[in-house]
Amino acid sequence: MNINFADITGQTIPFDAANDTIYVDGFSAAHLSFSSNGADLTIYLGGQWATLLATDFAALGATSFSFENGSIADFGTAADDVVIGSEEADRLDLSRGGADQVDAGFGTDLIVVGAALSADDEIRGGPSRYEWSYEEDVLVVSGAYDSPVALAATTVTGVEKFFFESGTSIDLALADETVGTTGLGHLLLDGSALGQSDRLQIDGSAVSSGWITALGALDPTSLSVPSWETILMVVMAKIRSSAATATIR
Ligand SMILES: [Ca+2]
Ligand SMILES: [Ca+2]
Repeated sequence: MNINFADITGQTIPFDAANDTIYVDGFSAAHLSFSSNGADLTIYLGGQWATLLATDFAALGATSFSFENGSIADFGTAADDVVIGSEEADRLDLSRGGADQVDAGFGTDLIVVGAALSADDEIRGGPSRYEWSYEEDVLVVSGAYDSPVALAATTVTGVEKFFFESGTSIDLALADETVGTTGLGHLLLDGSALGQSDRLQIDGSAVSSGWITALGALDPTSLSVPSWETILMVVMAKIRSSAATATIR
């Protein structure tokens, strides 16, 4: 059954994940977000919401949403997926695991890896549509990583921002290409949502191209930069490649 999102905003409705498709006009898939309430799932789009009764996030699939502008909401599988985004702002979810290949294409894409980021993923954020435009692709990381993640040259390219959700602990080593392939040669590591018990350790020692900015509450003892700079960097760090590691809480 096709369900028009505009007809169900502010409502709680029955939903059959195997057969129903929610049609959305006026938003892109990258604007989608979700929260689980017991057995139900609430979807959010541009300040509007609808709750799907007895629906598990894990039941959502590639046919769960259809966007008028052609953007794609893909939820992947636990297997090795090959995901091709549209020219619009897609929401491509790889958090179910596997060694996934993603081409997000044009648009400010949201690529959700959750706790499943691994060196054998190949995530390409894609270029901006026009030479003069800047389209910021975002990689969303969450959860506790048991072992360090060292990005290979091909793991993440053309992605301008990593967003670390509350509840994340990760020891992350960047490749030179992680930074050098971004739109402006600049990578933003946004740890501003991290809490006291969370931890983001960044190793940028392999990075010689571009700049990294890290947002969040830095552990000043972990930052190898001159002390006068450290003070400025409690909330924001510009890590030059020669100053390679930082820990954010
Ligand atoms: Ca997968
Ligand atoms: Ca796209």
